[in-house]
Amino acid sequence: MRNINEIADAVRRNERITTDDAITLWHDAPLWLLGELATARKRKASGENVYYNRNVHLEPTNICLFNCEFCSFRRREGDEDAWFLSLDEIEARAAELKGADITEVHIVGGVHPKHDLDTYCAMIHRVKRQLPNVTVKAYTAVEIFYMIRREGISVVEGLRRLKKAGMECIPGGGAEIFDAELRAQICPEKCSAEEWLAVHRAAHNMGIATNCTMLYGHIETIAQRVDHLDRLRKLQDEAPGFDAFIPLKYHSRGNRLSEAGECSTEEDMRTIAISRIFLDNIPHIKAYWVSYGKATTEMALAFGADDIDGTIGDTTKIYSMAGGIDRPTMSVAELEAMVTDAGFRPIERDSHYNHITRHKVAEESIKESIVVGVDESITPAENVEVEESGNVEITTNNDMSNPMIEQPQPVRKEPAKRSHKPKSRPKKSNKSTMAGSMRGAMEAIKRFYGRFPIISHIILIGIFGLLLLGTLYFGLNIGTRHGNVIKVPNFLGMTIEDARHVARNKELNIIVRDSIFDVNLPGGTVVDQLPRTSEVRDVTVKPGRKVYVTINAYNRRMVDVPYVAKQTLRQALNQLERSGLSINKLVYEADMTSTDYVLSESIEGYDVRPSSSIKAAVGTGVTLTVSYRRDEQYTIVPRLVGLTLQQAQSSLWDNGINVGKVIYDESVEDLISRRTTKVYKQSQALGTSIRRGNEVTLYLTCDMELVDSLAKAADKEAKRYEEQRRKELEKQRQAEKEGTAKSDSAE
Ligand code: V47
Repeated sequence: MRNINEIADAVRRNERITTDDAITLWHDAPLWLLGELATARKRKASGENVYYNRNVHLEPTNICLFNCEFCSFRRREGDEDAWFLSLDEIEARAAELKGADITEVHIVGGVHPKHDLDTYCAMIHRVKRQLPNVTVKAYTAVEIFYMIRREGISVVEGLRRLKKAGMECIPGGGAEIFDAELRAQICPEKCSAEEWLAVHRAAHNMGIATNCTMLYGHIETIAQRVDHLDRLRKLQDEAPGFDAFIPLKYHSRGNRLSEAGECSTEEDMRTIAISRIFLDNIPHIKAYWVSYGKATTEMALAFGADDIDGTIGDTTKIYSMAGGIDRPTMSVAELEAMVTDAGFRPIERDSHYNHITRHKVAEESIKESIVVGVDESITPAENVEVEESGNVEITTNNDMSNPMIEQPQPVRKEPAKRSHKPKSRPKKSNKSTMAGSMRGAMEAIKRFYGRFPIISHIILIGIFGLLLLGTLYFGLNIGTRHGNVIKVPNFLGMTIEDARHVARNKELNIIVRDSIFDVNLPGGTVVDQLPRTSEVRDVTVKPGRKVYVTINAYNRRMVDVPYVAKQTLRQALNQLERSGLSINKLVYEADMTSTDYVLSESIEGYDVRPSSSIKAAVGTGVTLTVSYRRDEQYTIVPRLVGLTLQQAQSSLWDNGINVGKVIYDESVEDLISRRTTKVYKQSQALGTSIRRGNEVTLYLTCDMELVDSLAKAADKEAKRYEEQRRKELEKQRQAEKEGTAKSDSAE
């Protein structure tokens, strides 16, 4: 197994990383390193570009045959808030979009028992009838698999019919997590991973581009995420055709996985960055703003994302029904500002990542240019009208010059949209006098050219050269602010006011992203920052970039103390953690029937009851009285080496163990550096059997090399322990079998 430094060097050499490497990065890589590596990979794939499009979603129904654990969108036929759009209603919606200037309609919805392949084709046909120039991106592989199986035809035949109806590309939904065991838990009725991949393989082989997704942050493990990414990377190697990968953050409101809670923004950044690093053959990584919200999407651009999806125009409910943004809509100006604020170049794209350039040509300047254009016989400039949004020109996407990434589809060059409508003749005005003097000037130039042709050519070449040099100089400087980089200062430990002052002098922007409360630190102290310069590595950025900081709050936030008794210890811990509370102590009490069931709860001496409404400062510890059966008095110490204090505490509580002393070594100089420590030693070794409710002491350090080497030893120990456990269980099973056989023969 390679260590972090070896993996980072391999990424810098542009080499592929293994699944083991990805797992190591996920567990151990500092966030700044992931940002650095992912951004380098992003730059190789798409330079400074970040893409968006003008799109809408069409969700024909939320009635679905399948009943996935994570879904908040699905309704049953007859439910009060179920909807179903007929073909006429779908066409009417498309007709309403006629003037909306969109380039893509993304159709996805519930798998409705009344819908067969013909209905799905008819939906596309109706949309295209109203919006012939718009690309239809339609149906997840789950829907496609359902419709072709119902029809009894092959995947290729099904795709051929959808393509004929006008489907141009396939969105990435329905992938969830490929692992069969987890799939059986969270979406047992959906098509299998193999079936999902088979639909996309067939599409790629037919030249249909597709996207792919991963639903993360619920109950999946890191190993299952990496396995998911690996299957996508393998398919892309075998049959290229994925345009973009979209990590979809699980949202917890109103579905049956809510207990799992939602993952942190840090986990989002890790997921985006590792996807970018691992999926070296998929050109685009999309941070779907509808799921992440504006601030996190902007942050994702510093972790390898190069697409933020589109304008949406309040047309999707999948995320708002799960607790995401309500009525999601974003103007082009807002999308572009998000990208430029993050220091990148916004590019409008079509559904195949061809660049769209819109020339905002003012009516007046057309008239003028035609007047200046000497040949008066073609002057009826008044007959030309530019569309409201200007001309649209689609150019090929030069990102694909990257040899690392093969463009699966031939890039299409689409005709420019332009409408020619009659227009009233403009009034004569002082414009005509201006045109007259321009004509005079042109005449004079012509005369000079006639008399001194060689000098005229030299002057023209000179002017042209100067213009070219000027454009290159300003273009490079404005576009990339080339050579102008700033070392990000270390703001940790400064007050937010001082940090802002230092940042202003360096042309950086400080954004307060989060706050914590640590009684030992003064309010307003910067306790974390992103990107972060460390002792081992300087981080440089361009002027104007944002630095996201976490500060210590001035006042301790008060939160409601939830009633968590009468449920399992794990459920109670999850609920407390989500409320911002922690554990003071686990007190174990013998019980006849259950182990790790919370019997009662108290905080600062007060009993918490279902009806009590107690508030406590964030971070306060709750005391839980928990049951144990006499035959389950003992629990096993987990592996803690390599974890942060918070992770180690959670792991101990989860296993019914109390946190004992927390001891910092001499590398931890101050309160701020405590926040970057990891466990290098635990008082009881992993695998030790101890009484429930006993304590384990934790030893923490800032010395990551020490942590790395001890974590490796701990890994070996964990493997040895697992092997031993496996053998013991095997022996036990064998003994039980023999026991049963004996009693059978005795009978
Ligand atoms: O397949 C469902 C996910 C997907 C929840 O291809 C949830 O460009 C989070 O695939 N929390 C549908 N996610 C959306 C989708 C998509 C979105 C944007 C762009 C593209 C693209 C594709 O939404 C589903 C599922 O994985 N989902 N419920 C939830 N509670």
